[in-house]
Amino acid sequence: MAVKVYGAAMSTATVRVLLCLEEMGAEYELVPIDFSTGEHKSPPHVARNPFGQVPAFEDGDLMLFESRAISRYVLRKYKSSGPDLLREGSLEESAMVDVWLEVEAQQYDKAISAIYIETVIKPVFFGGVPDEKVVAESAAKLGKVLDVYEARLSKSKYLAGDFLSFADLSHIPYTHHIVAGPQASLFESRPHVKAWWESLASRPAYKKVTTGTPTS
Ligand code: GS8
Repeated sequence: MAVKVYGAAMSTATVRVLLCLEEMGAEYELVPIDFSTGEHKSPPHVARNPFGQVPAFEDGDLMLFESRAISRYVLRKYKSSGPDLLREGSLEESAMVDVWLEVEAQQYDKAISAIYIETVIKPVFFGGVPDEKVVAESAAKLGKVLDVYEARLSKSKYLAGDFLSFADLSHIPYTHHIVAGPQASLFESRPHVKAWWESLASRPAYKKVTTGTPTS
């Protein structure tokens, strides 16, 4: 039986899970959760994700939430059918994957998600206007994070080393939107970051999952 992802195309956390499923060539069903009717806060969905958020994931009797945890499960479950994105055969390499996944979750996500909310979610889904002060502050914060990435990527092709890993893929959902918007220069002005992004964006899984996702 195919695994199920309960989510939404505009949800970056849902996209993270879908990317992993596509990379591994897994069969899955995306069950749409309709935010406009508040379905994410309905009792059946809160039973899947107690925070009333997407994504939620079902594999038989196993229910999971939190996109990075779901993604790791997917990469382990289908490990024989796709690229080795967790590097669990090497203590050192898997530790580097963990380091850069933490950086993505704790540094990158915090800066870039605020830009996404202001420049994509507010205008596209709520007809609102971005708060330019929040955008400017978050862009400055993201620039500092990307300076660290530029230095790192001048030494290795990908974040955890000279191999693609889940740490790289986990950056795709937000970056996809921001490189298409007014903050694209944050990426274009840093040559190693730019080359890294181009390499991620050329992956078939990226193209498949992000086709049709609205950008700013
Ligand atoms: C974040 C989930 C989340 O914020 C994860 O799964 O990685 N740390 C969690 N989901 C948003 C949609 S953006 O992907 C959501 O469901 N928001 C609705 C709400 O909070 O009410």
